[in-house]
This record gives sequence, structure tokens and C-alpha cells, in this order.
Amino acid sequence: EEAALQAAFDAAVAAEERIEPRDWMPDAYRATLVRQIAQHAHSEIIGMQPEANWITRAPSLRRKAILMAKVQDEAGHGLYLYGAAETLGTGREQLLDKLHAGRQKYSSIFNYPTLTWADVGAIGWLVDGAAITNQVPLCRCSYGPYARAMVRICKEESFHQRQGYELLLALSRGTEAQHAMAQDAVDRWWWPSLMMFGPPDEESAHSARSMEWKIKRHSNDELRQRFVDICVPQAEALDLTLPDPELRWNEERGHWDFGAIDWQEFRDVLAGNGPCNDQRLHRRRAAHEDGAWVREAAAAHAAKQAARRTA
Ligand code: FAQ
Repeated sequence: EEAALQAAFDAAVAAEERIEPRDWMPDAYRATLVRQIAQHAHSEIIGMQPEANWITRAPSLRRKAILMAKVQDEAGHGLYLYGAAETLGTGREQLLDKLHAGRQKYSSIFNYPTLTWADVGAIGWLVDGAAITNQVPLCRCSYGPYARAMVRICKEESFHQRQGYELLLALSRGTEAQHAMAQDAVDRWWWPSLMMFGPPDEESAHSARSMEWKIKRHSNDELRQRFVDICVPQAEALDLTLPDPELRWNEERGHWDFGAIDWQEFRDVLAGNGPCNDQRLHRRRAAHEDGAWVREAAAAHAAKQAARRTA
């Protein structure tokens, strides 16, 4: 019987049909989805911290309102994604416990500090830009709830990306000091953004299987190249330089060649030794503990309502 179920699953994936929560699926497919969706959800929630750092110091009311809305959107993305993970039979509490214990990852990018206001622009342009490049193909992921969550998230991320681009453009066209601040932010965020796409294909443990299952549609290196190709003309339009002397148009490939990524830095950040790993996890745990009374009150209220209904 297991063989028949497996065959039906394989046929559905081959036919580009969506796998839904009640459908039979291989255990490893389920585990891979929980791993990726949890990591993605954690990234959205931890990703609120670097930008939130600037909410109190935004340079105008308009910029402050935009930034607060953006950071709230990230919380919403986290909730859709924890919801998608719940359809696979894994509760949010369980996933948060793993994050807090350091047993589940979140994106490397959120372990870097936001040193100036221009970092808010660089995150929008580069980090949200990389996120969209990675996530648009996930709208066609074989698992229905994840694919559908991605549609809405991508729309919001596109708006975030434009917000960052517009912010950087204003700084770039501003005073000499503002232009220098924008350039410095791009210098610091460029390489970490390229690392968001994950290790090179030959070192990517999960890619081959995830692509067979149509969870991933493109390899890490393919998406990284796509992102570089998108950014080069945008940097030019911004009058900012990407910090890579080896960036060169390759006529034969029809792509921009770029310099070597420091994979040791990536491994260090994943191992917990990035500039802000400790700070991010500490803050996350503290926020969770501070919110305990809300969860307790909500549970007590729900229990009371349920008791009233059965009385
Ligand atoms: N950071 O075999 P692969 C956002 C891990 S965007 C940390 O290639 P896979 C929006 C990987 O998990 C950021 N870990 O893995 C936003 C695996 O470890 P494991 C979130 C990384 O899954 C913007 C190991 O390395 N987006 O939040 C990273 O096939 C602004 C081997 O790697 C997503 O999560 C990394 N950069 O491909 C929010 C997108 N790269 O589990 C706020 C969905 C790899 O074996 C503000 N995820 N690892 O222990 C994906 O598309 C994939 O999971 C990849 C990795 C492409 C990230």
C-alpha cells in the first residue's frame, strides 16, 4: 500500500499538482518542509530586530510610519509561515522552543548590525530584494499552504524592496555625507546578501532532493546569479557602487561575473559566531518571556469561553 501512496504522490508532483495537508506524503518530504518553513518563519521574526533598531530614530514622521508598517509586515509573514508549518503537524510552540534553544536556524543575514539610518535602505533594497528573488519561485512550491503563503508575502516584500530603494535614492541624491552613508551601507550589506541564497550548489545538502520534490525550483547559485544581474543596473541608477572589483559583464554567459564569496564568514555566522547572533537570540528569548502573560491570559479566556458554551 505504501508503494501505491508513494506512486500517487510522485505522480501528483510530476503533474504540477499541489500536495495538501491531508494528502499522504513521504516522511522526508514533510521533514524538509518543516525545516525550511520553520527557518523561514524564524527569519521573519528575528528579521524584525535589525530594522526595529531605527524606529525611534527615523528622520521624519513619514519614514517612521513606513518603517513601523514594514516591521509589522514581517511579524505577519512569520505568522503565515508558522501557520503553514502547523498544517504539517508541528505546533508553533515546538518550533519556537527549537529556535530559542538554538536547534533551528534563521537566515544568516539577520546577524549583522544596523549601524546607520542608511542600513534601513540597504536592507530594503538588498535583503528584501534577495528575499523576493528566492521566494517568487516558492509561489510554485509543490506544497499548497507554503506556496499560497508565499504569494501574499512576495507582494508585500516587493513593496518593501521599493521602499528601501527609494530611501537609498534620497540619500544618494542628498548631501555628500548622506551619499557616503548610503555607500557605506551598501558596502557592508552586499556580500552578506549574496550569502542569503545558501551555500554553493556543490555543497548544498538539500537542493537536489528539494528540487526533485519541486519544493525548490532553482538552485542556490542560479538564484544568486539572477540577483546579481538584477542589482548591477539598479546600483548604477542609484549612483552607488557594489563593493566587488571583479564584477564584469560576461557576453558569452549573458550574466555578470562576480568575485569569490567568503564562505568561511558564512560558516562562522551559521555556527553562531556572527556579529549579532547572541544579541538576536537573547532579545528573542526575552521577548518571548515578556509575552508569557499574554499567552496565559489568552488561554484562560479561551478556557472560560469554552466552559460557558458547554454550561
Ligand atoms: N542562513 O542545503 P542547503 C526574509 C542552511 S528572507 C542560514 O542549500 P536549503 C525576509 C540550510 O538551512 C530570509 N542558514 O539548504 C525579510 C541548511 O541547514 P540545515 C529567509 C542557511 O534549505 C527581509 C544548510 O545551510 N528566507 O526573512 C542559509 O535547500 C527583511 C545547507 O543549505 C528563507 O528562508 C542562510 N542564508 O536551501 C525579513 C527562504 N542558507 O537545515 C525581515 C526559504 C542555507 O541542514 C526583513 N528558504 N542555510 O541545518 C530557502 O529557500 C532555502 O531554505 C535556502 C537554503 C535557499 C535558504
